[in-house]
This record gives sequence, C-alpha cells and structure tokens, in this order.
Amino acid sequence: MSFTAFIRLDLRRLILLLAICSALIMLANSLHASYRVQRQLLIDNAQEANHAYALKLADSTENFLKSAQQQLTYSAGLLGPRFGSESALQAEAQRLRLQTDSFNSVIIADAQGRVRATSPDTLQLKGQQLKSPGALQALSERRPLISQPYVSITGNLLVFISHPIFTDNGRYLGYVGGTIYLKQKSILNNLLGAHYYRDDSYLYVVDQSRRLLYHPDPSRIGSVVGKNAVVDAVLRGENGGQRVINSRGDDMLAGYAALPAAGWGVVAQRTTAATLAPLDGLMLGVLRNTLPIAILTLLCVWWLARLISRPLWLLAREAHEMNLPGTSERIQRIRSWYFEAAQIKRAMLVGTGLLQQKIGKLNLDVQTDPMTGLHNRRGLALALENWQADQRPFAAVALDIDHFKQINDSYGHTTGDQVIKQLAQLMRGCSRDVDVLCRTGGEEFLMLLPDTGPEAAAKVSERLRQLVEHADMPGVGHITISLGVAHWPRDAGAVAQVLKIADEALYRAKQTGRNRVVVQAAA
Ligand code: GH3
Ligand code: MG
Ligand code: MG
Repeated sequence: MSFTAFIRLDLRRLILLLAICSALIMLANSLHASYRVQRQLLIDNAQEANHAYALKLADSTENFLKSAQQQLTYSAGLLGPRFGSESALQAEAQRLRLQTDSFNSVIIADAQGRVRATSPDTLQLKGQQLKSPGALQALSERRPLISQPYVSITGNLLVFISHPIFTDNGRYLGYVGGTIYLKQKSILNNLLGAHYYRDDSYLYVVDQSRRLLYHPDPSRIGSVVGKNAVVDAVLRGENGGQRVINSRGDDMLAGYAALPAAGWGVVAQRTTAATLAPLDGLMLGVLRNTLPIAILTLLCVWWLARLISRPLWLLAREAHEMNLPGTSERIQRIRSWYFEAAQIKRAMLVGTGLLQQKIGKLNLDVQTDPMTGLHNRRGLALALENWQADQRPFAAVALDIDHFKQINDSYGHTTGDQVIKQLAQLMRGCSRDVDVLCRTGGEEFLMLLPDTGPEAAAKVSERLRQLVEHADMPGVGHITISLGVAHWPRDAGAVAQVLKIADEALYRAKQTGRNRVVVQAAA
C-alpha cells in the first residue's frame, strides 16, 4: 500500500503540511540564529571581562612594583651618607621590611657583595658574600633592577628588587634589595591571589622567560609554560582577548595584559566549555517563549486550511457524481467564498446542467421511435416496469393496419411511411397524456391505458377505429385498422402474457373480417 493511499492527500493536509514544514524551518532557523548570537555574546563578554580583569591586575601589580622600587630608591638615598654605621643599616633594613610589608626579606650589601645587614636577622647571612643571580646582577649592573625569578640559598623561589647605593660624589657603595617570595605568602601573592573566583576562571602571571610567577596551583609556580599563543602575545607587550588552546590542550577564553616595568604578563582565563554552559538554558528559554505563539499559529493555520480547502473539497465530492439527480442543488448550496472556488462552482453548475440535459435527451431517444415519436419497445418495457412496481392496472390494445402490403405496393414505401405517421397522429388525438403509445413493429402498434377497464378500453379502441376509417390519408384515401383488447391483471398474471392475449384478440379481429375491435372475453 503506498503512502498516499494510506493517508489520502487532500488540499487541507497539503496546506497543513506546508505550514508545519515552513513553521518548523523558521523555528529551527531562528533558534540556530539565536544560538549563534548568544554564543558569540557569551564568548565576547567572557573575553572582554577577562581582558579588563587582566588589565586591572597588571596595573595594580605594576603600581606595586613601582612603589617597591620607590621605597628602595628612598632608602638608597638615606643609606649613602650612613653606610659606615652598622646599626643604621640594620635599622633601615628592619624598617623597610616591617613598615610596608612589601618584601619578605631585605638585604643591604657592600660593593663586594658582602652582606652588611639583613631583615629578618634569622637569615644569618651577615658577612657572607652573596652568589645568588639577583645579587650578582645588582653588583654588576649597578642600576635599579627587578630580577628574573630564582631559587635563593635559603631555598625560596623569589624575585629580587634592588637599588644601588652611591656616595654624594657618585662612588658605588653597594645595594639595598628586597625579596618577594613567589610560592609563599607575600604581598604579590596576596595581590594576585585576591582573585574573585567565578566558577573555574583563574589568573596567572608569566615572566619574560615564560616562567610562571603566579598560578592558583602553587606547584606550577616556577615552571615554564609551553606553546601558548596568549603567552606569546602578552610577552610581545600586547593587550587583548582571544580564544586559545593552552599548553595542556584546554580550550580557553583568555584576556591578557602586559606589565612593561618588569616585562611580565598577566593572563585571566576561563574554559570555553564553562563559559558556554549557560547556553543550553538560554536556548530552552527561547524555545519556551516561542512555543505558545508557534502553537497558536499552527491552530490558526489549521482552521484557515480547513476554511480554504472546504469549498474545493465539497466541489470535488460532487464532481464524483455529477450524473446523479440533485447534484445541481447540492453544488448550489456550497459556499464558494473565494475566486477560484467560485469559478469552479460556476463551471460545475453549467456542466451538470448540460450533462443532465444530455442524459435526459439520450434517455428519451433510446426509448423513442424516431419516425413517429411514439415509444419503442424499450420505452414500453420501462412504462410496464413502473406500473408493475406500483401494481397499477392497465388495458393493452394491439393494433395493425389492414392490408398494408397493398398500400406499399400501390403507392410506394414513402407514402406507406406517411400513412404510419398519420396513424400515430390519430392515436395521439384520442388518448390521454398518461397513456403509453408504442410502435412495436412496421405497421403494428400497442396502446397501454393505465387505470382503464376492458370496457372503457374497448370504447377508446372503437372510437379510434372509426376515426381512422373516416380519416383521409393524403395520397391514399381511406384505410382501416384492426384492434385487439386485453386487461392486466384481469386476463393474466404476467404482463407478457397479457400482451400476447391482446395480440391474439387482434389476430381474431383479422380473422373475422378486419376493421374491427375484438375484446378478450373475461375468463
Ligand atoms: P393484414 O391486413 O393481414 O395485416 O395485411 P398486411 O398486408 O398489412 O400484412 P402484414 O401486416 O403482415 O404486412 C406488413 C407489411 O407492412 C409488410 C411490409 O411491406 C410493410 N411494412 C412494414 N414496415 C413498414 C414500414 O416501416 N414502412 C412501410 N412503408 N411499410 C412497412
Ligand atoms: Mg402487420
Ligand atoms: Mg397489417
């Protein structure tokens, strides 16, 4: 069984199908568009927020480093004239560490790199020559420095911020420096660690050699970051935001900002997956808001589809049986409220009218004898059928022209035909509308008179006989006819039998001299 046979495709279903398909496509399209817009918005927002956050922290850190350097500059100025006083050096080291909390430890060393004072005292370094990278760099370069991170002899990962000490006349005396521990509690750690953690977003800081100075995972501090486009960008001194696959293969939305003073970079980032997690909820919200209108629209479409298809559907149903009676009236009643349906209705009304007319005419032709316009045998059979159904009694009169062969022989066949037509005319003249007049053969006829008894039928027959006898047949003169009368149901139960009996009566009329009426005697 094919699909179309299983579900009948009609106009209403097609309109509905069309509407539902287009509605679904529109819905899917708007959902998809909205999904893309929301997604891009979330990504842009996350990048923007991360960028702003990285900028803010880069700025704070830079300010902190500058203020730390400022303090050392001030201390170096103070220490120049008092470099000989052990106690002054010790007091200044103590003040630097304790007053501002900027440094984890403070060291003052002479021009040979020997430690003159430390804070805290517990470092036990006094008199030792420092060989740490920060100390060596400070000695050799004799300018304000922020060192690369390194592990100190006390085992701390740190950066060393230092400032040279000169006499008034510019002789190099040594340097004052402060350490900031990267893995332990320090002001830098506090600054960066005060990150307002929203779910899984986090922050890290790298130095010029890609070493992590700060990371929420302390075990990673000091390790070197592998291939990472954001780290490359921030170490080139750029600020911005971008989507990146980090060195561990995670898809991240990063914002970054450079710290020009130290050559460091700050990166704030969040996984793309976490950023896009609210998207499903957002889309569900869009769907929830769209659905009621979509359902309402579909209901409207369903109703409209019904309204549009109904006239055509009704017309189509009538088209199926245009030959049946009453079709015109039914078509007339169909409300064709729009142009196409109205035109089709009009055409169908004209069509059924013509068809009914044609069928009527054909039916009549089939039942009529063309020469006389009387019924033929088929018309006769039809009339008998109806009467029998109604149990309507009738008289049957069989009729034959006397010596017709002679008329044909004497005046020709055409004149003979004229006589037959003339006789048909006379028969009509003395019968009622309800009587059925029939030409059963060449010059043989049958008259069926409904609701007529044998005597009345005999009278009618006699009147016709006399009428014919006295009529003037053009070109022939006078003719006579013989008639036989029978009655149903008086003479026989079967109609065919009654007709045969009328024929037999006619035969007797011929036998007994012609030009007469013979009535079948009652049984
Ligand atoms: P009867 O008095 O015994 O009836 O004699 P009849 O000569 O009339 O004999 P019958 O009825 O047997 O003859 C019928 C004749 O009618 C035969 C045929 O030539 C003629 N005939 C039959 N049909 C037609 C017709 O349609 N037109 C004409 N012109 N003649 C017909
Ligand atoms: Mg005959
Ligand atoms: Mg005859």
